Amino acid sequence: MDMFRLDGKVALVTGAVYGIGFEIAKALATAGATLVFNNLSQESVDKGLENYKKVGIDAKGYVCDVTDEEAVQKMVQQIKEEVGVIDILVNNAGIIKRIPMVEMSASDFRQVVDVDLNAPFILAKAVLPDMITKGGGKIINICSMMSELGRETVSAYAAAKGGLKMLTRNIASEYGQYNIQCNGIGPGYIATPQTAPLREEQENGERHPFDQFIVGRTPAARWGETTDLAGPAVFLASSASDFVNGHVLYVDGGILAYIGKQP
Ligand code: NAP
Ligand code: GCO
Repeated sequence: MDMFRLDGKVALVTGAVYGIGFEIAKALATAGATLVFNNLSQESVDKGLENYKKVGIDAKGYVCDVTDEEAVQKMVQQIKEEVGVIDILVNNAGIIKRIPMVEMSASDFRQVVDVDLNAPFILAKAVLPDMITKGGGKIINICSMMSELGRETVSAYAAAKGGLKMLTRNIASEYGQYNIQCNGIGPGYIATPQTAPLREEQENGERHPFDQFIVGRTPAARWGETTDLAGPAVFLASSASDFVNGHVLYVDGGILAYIGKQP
């Protein structure tokens, strides 16, 4: 199983204080990687450091807004000096705004695209030169069901995550010759704070209609757990996936394969 080990590798997982990013980071660290993460404020970075400490991981955290190119370049340089060259980048930080499209302001739309699409470009651009010099690297972009599907209220998110799938393919196309693999993970509906409003118990004690809809729409008949993403992340970060490039691995309990239950 040595091909799955990440000993000696430095991994940066953006926004990884809790949720999907934290679980992926934990898996990479368990496979041997040295873990680095960032978030928007010192307070959330401290929270992350506490979370990692609790599970026995000695992570390093940086305050950095992933949409700020200058700050990202500075952080990547600082990581290089303090920890080492980044071998694995996971573009995890993301936001969603659930607003009907005709009611959505252009600035809200831009903000979602800025965090979910422009930032992965900024991060990848910052780490690629050292990966090229070092002779290889792994970039994992956290995509979504919405890289393939649309639904009411998530126009900006779907546009950004669809774009992120194509950015993934383009990075693979442009930098594959340098032994750099860029792949995506497309989580299905995963129980995290981001999806909490869709799972809130109703006043009458019943499950949220969206919650019931997702369980009915998923062949696995459940929401995903963040731990469902651990194995796929280690695979795509490790040399076990050295000839996998430009792929999006959907971890969705089968949603994309399913037409839905017949009435
Ligand atoms: P989450 O719980 O909302 O966590 C996202 C993290 O990113 C938060 O800690 C957030 O900080 C941070 N962040 C947001 N903007 C940032 C910025 N500009 N700079 C640095 N950090 C920033 O989300 P999640 O559910 O774990 O999702 C993680 C990723 O998976 C996202 O890209 C999301 O779109 C994607 N995804 C989620 C699901 C799902 O079902 N949950 C499914 C498919 C894809 P704060 O704590 O300050 O908000
Ligand atoms: C929504 C959800 C989704 C998921 C996820 C699906 O409102 O439909 O928030 O977009 O979080 O990205 O893969």
